[in-house]
This record gives sequence, C-alpha cells and structure tokens, in this order.
Amino acid sequence: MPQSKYRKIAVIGYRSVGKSSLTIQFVEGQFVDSYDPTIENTFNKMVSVNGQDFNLQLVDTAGQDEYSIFPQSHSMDIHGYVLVYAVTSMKSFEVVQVLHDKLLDMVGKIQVPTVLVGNKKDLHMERVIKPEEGKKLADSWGAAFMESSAKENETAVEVFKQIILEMERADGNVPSEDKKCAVILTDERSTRSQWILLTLP
Ligand SMILES: Nc1nc2c(ncn2[C@@H]2O[C@H](COP(=O)(O)OP(=O)(O)O)[C@@H](O)[C@H]2O)c(=O)[nH]1
Ligand SMILES: [Mg+2]
Repeated sequence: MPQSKYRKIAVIGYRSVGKSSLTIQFVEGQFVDSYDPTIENTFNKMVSVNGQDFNLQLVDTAGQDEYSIFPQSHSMDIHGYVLVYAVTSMKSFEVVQVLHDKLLDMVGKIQVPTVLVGNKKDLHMERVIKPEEGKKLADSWGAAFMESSAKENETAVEVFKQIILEMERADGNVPSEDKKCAVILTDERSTRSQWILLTLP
C-alpha cells in the first residue's frame, strides 16, 4: 500500500463565485447557502484517487478582486490551484484571468497545476459565459477545465479529483495510457519510416 500523499490546494477567485460552497460540498457533502465571505478557512480531507490516498489540505481563500495583492502565503507550499469563476458573472471571468497572471508572476513558473472551474452552472437563465469560452481560456493556460454546481456533490468531487490529476501529472505520474514513447524504425532499403508506440512500464 503506497503512503498517503500530502497536498495543499488553494481555491481562488472573485467574491461570491462559490469557492466556499464548492469546498464545503466536497468536504462535508452538503450545500451551505450562506457562508461568511470574509473568512479564510482551511479544511482537511482524505481521498483516494486511482488507488493512491491523498491527505488534502484545502485553503478556501476569502476572495480576491483584480486589485488584490496576493498574500505570499498563497504561493508558499501550495501544490495546486482551483481557479473559480461563476458562469453567471462576466466580472468574475475577467478577474480570474488577472488572478492567473498574478499567480504565475508570484510563483515564478510558466505552469502550475491548475483547474479552471466555471461554477453555478445550475443557473441556466443567468448564464453569461459559455462553456467554450472557459475551455478556451483553460487551454491557453495549459490547465484543465470543467463546469460545476456547488449544489451537486458529484461536480464538487470532480473539481478536486481534477486538480489531484493535474498535480500528479506535474509530478510525472501520468496515467499509464499516456506513458507512450514513439520510436521510428527506418528500413535502409526503403524510404518509408514506420512509427511504433511503446508503452513504458
Ligand atoms: N445556484 C447556485 N448558487 C451558488 C453556487 N455556488 C455558490 N452559490 C451561492 O452563491 C453565494 C456565494 O457563495 P460562496 O460559496 O459564499 O462564494 P465565495 O465568496 O466564492 O466563497 C451563496 O449564496 C451561495 O449559496 C452554485 O453552484 N449554484
Ligand atoms: Mg467564501
């Protein structure tokens, strides 16, 4: 049995996008309707993904806007970031882009394990950001993307599963179907090359 891995994850985004609701839905399995937006809270949860146990520490941040200065504590010893906007708020979608830029500046890396999350997908009538727009932004970052509703436990769980997979990928622990290595075989008598794919152990 492999040892459990400790991973610290920060949940970041504009105010009122559902950072606390998503985190609490994942940790406690319930939707809380009102939660003090000024509180920064840390939650612990053990989960198992692909047979590996993870001891997660989740930092539910108090919410930022485009002018906030990132507390240094958000870059120290954080393994992965969940960046949240609400599909019902253009402002939150703009702010998440500024936050991502600030994050990269602060962390000093081109890429950090990140999942971009479009929350409140249950509010169909109020939607202003299409899924394709979120996907396009995440692709430009090299990040994973998904939409969620903090009212649905399944999607909240999926958010944190996604960030675990992103962190594992960054650690070089890619799923086995991705561990392929292309080898070109060239026959001297022929001008044609042949590609074969080897799966690494
Ligand atoms: N309909 C709906 N409401 C949500 C969702 N997520 C959060 N909310 C509501 O949006 C408000 C702000 O949520 P909260 O989690 O406090 O946002 P935070 O400031 O980002 O932590 C609260 O009234 C929540 O009940 C969601 O997925 N769907
Ligand atoms: Mg909150």
